[in-house]
Amino acid sequence: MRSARALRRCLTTTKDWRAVAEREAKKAGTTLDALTSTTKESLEIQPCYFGADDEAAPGVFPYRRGAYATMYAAKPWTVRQYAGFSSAEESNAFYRNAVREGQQGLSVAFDLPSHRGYDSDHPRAQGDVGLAGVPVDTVEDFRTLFDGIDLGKMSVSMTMNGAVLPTLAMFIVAAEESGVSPERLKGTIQNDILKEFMVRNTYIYPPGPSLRATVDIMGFCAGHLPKFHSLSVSGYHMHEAGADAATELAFTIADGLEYVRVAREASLDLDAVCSRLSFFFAMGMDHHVEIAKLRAARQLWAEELKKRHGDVLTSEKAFVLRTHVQTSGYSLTAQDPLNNVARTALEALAAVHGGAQSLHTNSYDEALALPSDGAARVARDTQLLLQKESGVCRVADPWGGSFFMEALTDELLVKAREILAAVDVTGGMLEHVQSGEAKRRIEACAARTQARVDSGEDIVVGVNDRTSSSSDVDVRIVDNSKALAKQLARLQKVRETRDSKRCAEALDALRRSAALERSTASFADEDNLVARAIECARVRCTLGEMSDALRDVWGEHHALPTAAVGSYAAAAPDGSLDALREECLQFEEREGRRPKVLIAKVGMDGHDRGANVVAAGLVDLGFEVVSGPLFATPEEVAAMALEHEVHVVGVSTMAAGHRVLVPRVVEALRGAPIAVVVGGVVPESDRAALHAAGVAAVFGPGSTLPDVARVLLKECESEREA
Ligand code: SCD
Repeated sequence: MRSARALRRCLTTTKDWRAVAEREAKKAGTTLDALTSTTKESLEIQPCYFGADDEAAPGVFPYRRGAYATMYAAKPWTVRQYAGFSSAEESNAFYRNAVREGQQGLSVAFDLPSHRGYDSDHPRAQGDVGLAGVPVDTVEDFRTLFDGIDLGKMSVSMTMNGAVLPTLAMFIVAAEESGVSPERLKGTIQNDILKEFMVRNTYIYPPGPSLRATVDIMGFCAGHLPKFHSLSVSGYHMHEAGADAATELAFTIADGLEYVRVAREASLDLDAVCSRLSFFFAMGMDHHVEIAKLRAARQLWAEELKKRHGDVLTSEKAFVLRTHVQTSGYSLTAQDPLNNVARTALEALAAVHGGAQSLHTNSYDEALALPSDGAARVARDTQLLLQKESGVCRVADPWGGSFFMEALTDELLVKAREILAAVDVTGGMLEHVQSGEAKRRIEACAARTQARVDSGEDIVVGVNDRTSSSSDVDVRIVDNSKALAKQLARLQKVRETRDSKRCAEALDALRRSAALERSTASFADEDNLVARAIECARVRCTLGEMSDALRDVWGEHHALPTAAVGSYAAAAPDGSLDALREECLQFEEREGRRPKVLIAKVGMDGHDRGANVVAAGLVDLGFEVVSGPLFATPEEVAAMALEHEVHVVGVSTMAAGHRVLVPRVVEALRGAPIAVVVGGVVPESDRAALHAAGVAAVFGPGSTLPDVARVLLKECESEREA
C-alpha cells in the first residue's frame, strides 16, 4: 500500500488534471480543496488517486478514467428514469411525482405507434396505444406532458428515432409556447437510427433518408439548441439483443464515427456537433467487464476521433464520451422477481464505477410488465442510496490502477479495435448495417448465450439453478380504454380547430425539402427538415401526418427476417440436442414433412431477440421455420400461417399488445388446423384470458429452447391429428 503522503505527492504532479479539476470545481460552484472528504474514522478521501508514474487522469485525454476530472465529487450523475405510459396526463403526473421524490432529469418513453409514425387513431395502432409509452399525436400532447415542468431548467431526454423529426419539432414548439426558447432547452434526443436497423427496429424510412434526417437534426441543434444533445449513440439495445461487451462497445463507437463522418460530409461545425454528441450503454451482470467497458469506450472514442478528425476538431469537449447508462432489462427474471433488486443495484454500481453521467435503474417487476409505482420507487431509490449513503461519489475512477481492471480495459480495447477494423474494411457502419452483417453477429451472440443458459453453463439464479420459484408480485396493468378515448377526442379536436389550408401548405413544404438532393443539414438552411417540421407542428399537423408526408417521398423500410442458424447448436453441449432431433426426424418420417412453425411478431413491438433466437434454435433442432415480418396485423399473420401451411404459429410479444392482438390471431385462424402459442413477457394475470381465447401454450421468460420445442412438437402432432 502506498502511504497517503506518497499519494498526495503523485496527485500534485498531475498538473493537467489539477487545472481541469479546479476549473470544473468552480463551474460546479465549489473549490477543489472542498472536494476532499473525511470518513467517520477521520480518513481523508481525495477526489482522485494516481499511481506513482501514472499520468492517466479523469477529465484529461483520452478520458479512460472519466469524462470529468472531479466526477461525482463535484456533481453526481443525473438520476434519470425512463418512463411514460397510458396518456400525457398520467405520464405528467408520474414525472412530477418522481421529481418531487428526488429524480433529477426526465426521460420520455413514447408508445410504439408514435415511434413508428402513426397517430393514435390509425388502424395499425390499435392494440398498442399508450402501452409501452406515452402516445403523442400533436403539440397539445407535449404541452400536457410537460405541464408544470420548467423546460428551461429540467433536462429532458426523448427516446425517439423513427418519428424523430415530428417529435423534436413538437417538443420545441411546446417549449416555445410555454415561454422557453430553443437555446435554453437542455436534454437529449436519441436520434440513433443505425442501431434501429440492427436491433431495435423502430425505423420507418430506408437507411439513406433516415440518415439525412439525423444529420439535419445534428445541424439544427448545433445552431439553435446549443445545450441540447442531438444524438445518443446507443449500444444499450445491442446488449439487450444479445451482443457481448466487445461487440456492443465496438459497434457503438463505429456508429458514432459514422455519424461524425456524415456530419463532416455535410460541412457541419464538427466541434459543435461532437461537443453535444452523447452515448448510451447497458450494464449487465458481468460486473468487472461492464466497468471496463465504459472506461474502454471513453478511450476508444477519444482516440478514434482524434485519428479521424483531429485535423478539424479543436474543442477539448468534443473528444469526451459522456454517457447515459441503463441497467440491463434482459438480466431481469420473471422468476423470484425481488432478486432483480439486487441485480439492478449491482449493475448500477458498475455504471457508477465506470463513470456514467446519467443513469436509469430498472424496476424489479419489468420482466413481467411495466413498472408498478412501488417497484419504480425502489429503482429510483437504489440510485439515491448509492449517491447519498454509500460514499461512491467521493472519488473518481476508484478502480484506476487496479492490475486487474487496467488489464481488462486494455483487453477489451484490443478486441473492440479488431471489430472496428473489420467494420472499416467493409466500408463503415452504414455498409455493415445494410449488409445485415452487424445484425447477424449480434444474433449469433444471442443464440450462443441462450444455449449456455439452457445447458446450465451460465447460471441465472432462480431460473436454471433450482426447480421451484415464484413470480408472486403485483404488476401494473395499463387499462388504456378511458385514456384512449380522451386521446382520440383531443386529436379529433385539434383536427377540427386548426387551419387545414396552412397545414396542407406546411406538409407540402416538408415534402419538397425532403425531396431535395442537396444537403440541407445547415441550421441556416430554410429547407432543414427540423425547421420544416417545426412549421408543421406550429400549425398543428399531427405526428402521423408529418410522418406520412415523409413516407410519400422516402418510402418505408421493410427488413427481411434473419436467423443465426447453427449458433445455438454450436454452443449447446455435445449430444444434448440429439433426442429432440430424433423426435423431429421421426415426425418427418411419419408425416412426409418436418414440423413447421411460423414465428411471428404482431403489432408495433419490434423486440425480436426472443423471436430470432427461437427461430434459429428450432431450425438447429430440425423444425421448418417461417419467420414473419415485423409489425404485422393479426390478420396478416393468420394469412401467412395459412399460406405456408404451418402446424403452429408462435407469437412473440414484449410490449403488452398481446391482450388485444393475440386473440385476433386465434380468431382469424378459427377452423384451421393451426395451433397458436405465445412467448415473451406475459403477466401471470393475463394467461387465463389467453388460454380462454384459444391459445395452446404460453412461454414466459426463462423458458428453455428444448422445453419450447417439446411443446411445439406435441402441438404439431395434435394439429396433424385434428
Ligand atoms: C457534470 N458537470 C460538471 C461535472 N459533472 N461540472 C463540473 N464538475 C463536474 N464534475 C456539468 C456538465 O458539464 C454539464 O454542463 C452539466 O453538469 C450536466 O452534466 P452532464 O454530464 O452533461 O449530465 P446530463 O445533463 O444528465 O447529460 C448526460 C448525457 C445526456 C450527456 C449522457 O445525453 C443524457 O442525459 N442522456 C440521457 C439519455 C436517455 O435518457 N436515454 C434513455 C434511453 P454543460 O451542459 O454546461 O456541459 C432509454 C431507452 O432507449 C430504453 C430502451 C428502449 O426503449 O428500447
